[in-house]
Amino acid sequence: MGNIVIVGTQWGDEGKGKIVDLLSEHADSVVRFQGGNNAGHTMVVAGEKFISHLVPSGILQGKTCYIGNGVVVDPAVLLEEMDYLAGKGVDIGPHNLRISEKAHVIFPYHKALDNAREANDGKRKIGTTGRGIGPCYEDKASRRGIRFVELLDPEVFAERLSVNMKEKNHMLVNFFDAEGLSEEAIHKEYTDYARRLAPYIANVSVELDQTMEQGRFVLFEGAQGTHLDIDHGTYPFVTSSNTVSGNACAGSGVGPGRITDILGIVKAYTTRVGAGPFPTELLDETGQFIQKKGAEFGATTGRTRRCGWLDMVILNNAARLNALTGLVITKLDVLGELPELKICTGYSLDGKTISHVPTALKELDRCVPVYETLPGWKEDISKVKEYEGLPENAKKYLERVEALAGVPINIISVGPGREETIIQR
Ligand code: 2SA
Ligand code: GDP
Ligand code: MG
Repeated sequence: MGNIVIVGTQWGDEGKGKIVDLLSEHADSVVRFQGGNNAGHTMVVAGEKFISHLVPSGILQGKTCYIGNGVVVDPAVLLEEMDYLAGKGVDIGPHNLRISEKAHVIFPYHKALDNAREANDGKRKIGTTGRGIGPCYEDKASRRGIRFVELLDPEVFAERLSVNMKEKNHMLVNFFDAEGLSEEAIHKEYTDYARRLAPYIANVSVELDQTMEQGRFVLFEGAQGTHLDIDHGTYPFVTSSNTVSGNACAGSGVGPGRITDILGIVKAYTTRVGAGPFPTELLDETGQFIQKKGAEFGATTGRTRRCGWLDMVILNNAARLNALTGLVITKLDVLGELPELKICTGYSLDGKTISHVPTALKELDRCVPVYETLPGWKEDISKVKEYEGLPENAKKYLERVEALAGVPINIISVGPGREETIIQR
């Protein structure tokens, strides 16, 4: 199979969890390389639904799961998730869950600052998940962060926490008019997390290298999507990490030469949760139909996701930024019953048709999608197992997407279940 990076091509929630779970059958290890518990990855196996926020989606297939250095980890959420999975009968322990000693730890002050900022920003708010992701990455970049390696050293931990708490409480109390937090309580709580997580902490880069040296395969599980990337997304309406395939390497401690393939997960339409530009958004009955039929709610916060037509400007941007070698089209079943389908092939900006995503938000806001219309299909396709069994109009839709993207479609997903999948090649 090779070492495959799996990334979202749109604004997240393309169905990465389902596809990582499916492909991990053929891998030995699965690694998360960015984001944190802002992610919500859904897997449906034998009718049972699992949502993971931090544990890689290979855990249900019994694979070794790694949380890479590029991930920000809330230990309380991780421990809760481990208990939740164990409670569902999933085998999980230090033998198959390894956490990078270099991964940064999310503290209560990160969550408090995330939420205080959002409350303070009014109309400009990003619509974050409130999980403290941005403030934790800020500390990483400003070299105030506490990694697991520091958390495990009582002396270093106490000293770093003390310095950080002075600064954070000052901001919370004096700038945001919010409540300050107790250093003593946090110290106690996190000392306990350190004790419980110690057996899981590892040098992930070295362990992944050993796996690959033995000719065994690793899957790299992206979170969020390309257009939420801190550099290449619709800044400032983005998350605080690089979500593109290039970061699979930096965020797990693996060199680029190890990567064999890069799969882009594409929802057959587009969704976005949180604020920010979304040129093909449908604010009409069709948008509501897709939202309802696709059950488009945030897997972490439960927020209603905004819905719209498939946007090839966005998809082609993702194909280039990630060097996609294959596409996976998900949720094709949701488009059934619509009389006609639209694909955005370009944007009209001030009278000119463009095929790139403008960087200036003012320009992106002025972009009007240029659509191509295709006929829809009425059949329920969720039981279809082979490409040939799809309705002619579904095939036409897929063929058009493939032609416009210039990247082959490898897998088509027609339902949330692991088995509701058509493998193309
Ligand atoms: P943050 O919390 O700082 O990362 O938020 C910044 C922006 O990134 C968006 N974001 C997401 N978008 C889609 N899916 C995500 N995961 C959850 C899911 C989201 C949920 O699986 O549904 O439950 O609401 C995710 N995580 C972050 C976020 O909406 C902001 O626009
Ligand atoms: P991720 O963040 O990319 O892993 O995606 P999420 O799990 O947040 O959201 C995708 C949602 O779509 C989940 O509820 C999945 O169970 C569901 N899903 C995935 N693939 C399909 C599909 O092909 N058809 C349908 N109807 N649902 C799907
Ligand atoms: Mg999600």
